[in-house]
Amino acid sequence: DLVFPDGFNAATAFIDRHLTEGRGDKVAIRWRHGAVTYADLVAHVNRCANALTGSGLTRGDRILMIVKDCPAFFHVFWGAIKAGFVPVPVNTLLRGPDFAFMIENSECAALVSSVEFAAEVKAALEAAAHRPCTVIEVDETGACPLFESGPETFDAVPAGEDQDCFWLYSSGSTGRPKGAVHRQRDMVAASELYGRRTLGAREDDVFFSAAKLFFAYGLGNGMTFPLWVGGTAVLLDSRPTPDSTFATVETYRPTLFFGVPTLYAAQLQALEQAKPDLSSVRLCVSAGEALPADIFRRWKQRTGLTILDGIGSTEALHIFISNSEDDIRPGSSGRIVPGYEARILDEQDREVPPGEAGRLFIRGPSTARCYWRNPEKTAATMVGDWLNTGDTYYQDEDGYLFYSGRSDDMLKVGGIWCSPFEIEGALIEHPAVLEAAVVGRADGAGLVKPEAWIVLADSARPTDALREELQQHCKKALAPYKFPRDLHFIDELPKTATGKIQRFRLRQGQGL
Ligand code: 3SK
Repeated sequence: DLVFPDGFNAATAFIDRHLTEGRGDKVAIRWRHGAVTYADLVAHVNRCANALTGSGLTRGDRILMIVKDCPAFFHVFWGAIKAGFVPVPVNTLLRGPDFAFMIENSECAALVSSVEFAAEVKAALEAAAHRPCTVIEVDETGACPLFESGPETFDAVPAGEDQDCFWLYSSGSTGRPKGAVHRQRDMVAASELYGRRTLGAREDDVFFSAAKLFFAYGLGNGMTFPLWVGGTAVLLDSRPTPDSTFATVETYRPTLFFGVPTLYAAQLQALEQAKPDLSSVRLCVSAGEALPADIFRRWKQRTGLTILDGIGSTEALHIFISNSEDDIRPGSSGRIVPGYEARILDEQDREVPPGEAGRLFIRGPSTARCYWRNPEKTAATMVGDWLNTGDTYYQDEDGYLFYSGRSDDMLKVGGIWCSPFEIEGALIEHPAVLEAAVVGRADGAGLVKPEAWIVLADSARPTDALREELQQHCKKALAPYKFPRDLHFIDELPKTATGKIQRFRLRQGQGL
């Protein structure tokens, strides 16, 4: 039921609308360097659109953004879209060679970066075979020549709901990142179907996303959802730790908080000492990895707050399976978000019955059109209008969907599929365990057995007795064949910038 006018440009729906709706004086963004009203935001976006247009770019040109979470991210992203260019925000934690790959792969005409990343950006520009014609820096306070002067009005360039709008790079467990090409309608679809209708985001909400804007999850939580409902976004431009996130909540008093399971686990540990005032928050959200039921329960017990768990992807743009405030099944990702469809298929592409795990495909109005210049990966992932999520799921008789690991992380133990996530869930219920990751390891006979990598809670010591105790704990909590035959204690799990455990690195022994 989403309707788009001819020539639809997403900037009209997320930016321009606020002035005609009388929101000019309302604060759109708060961060440590001040507040930006909706009127300021529109003016900055328009200046940016004028400056980019004046710098000789051609319609459809890509603008690579290596920009921290600050108002300038909004100005450049929307200024580019409004002027008919394609912003490509990328993970700011990457290194020079990664940025060089993205400069070459996107053939970006412009590069905008925050000064904090100057050394890596310089190295990338020196190494890349392609050279963007415009290179612009945003300073520490978010100031940038693109929007410090110039006309404050700009008429959006007509586009169309199906036209390319922006890209996000998606990192698989192997291979180079792939540029997922999103259309003008995609942010509207995700913001309305998940943000407003499922999460229940409202105009009086103040949104704080610990997940950064360059990550599809953070882009929705921290920018498109607040703009869609006319709310206020709170930005944190430093690393989201328990201390920094609690301090941000106390200072800006958000009503919605968005985290990932790893952060909730670390916050729970910090709450044993700290007593932050979280009273402004009405609801918490988790995605990025399935939220173990134990974390859901402990968070509720400790803070009184509900965490809505969901699962999304860069390719789908945001969450497509979710719990909702009046319909929660701890340990489950929830139900399919209305407006999306799900199918769980076996190896012969037949739908599996309830209770049986298979590959999850979804269909919906926010999915990426293709991967940029990657027909092979596009064909494997965008199958007709269905998206192969790469996740293994099962659905119970009541329609709740349960994560069973990445399709390629599943283990077959004694001929039976076994979810690493289930074993991890059992391990972290033990008080000595802060985080756990499970992979398959072939034993002397070449048979795959579960192997666990464990980060201990501060209070625990890595002893053989503890190893034995954890194995006994798993044998009790799980079908006995699932207990981890090997257990390694480790200081930190290898993770992607967005907090996903890199099990492939543990399989390769790189966690050691
Ligand atoms: O990983 C997820 O669950 C997710 C959620 C929302 C948007 C993007 C992603 C990758």
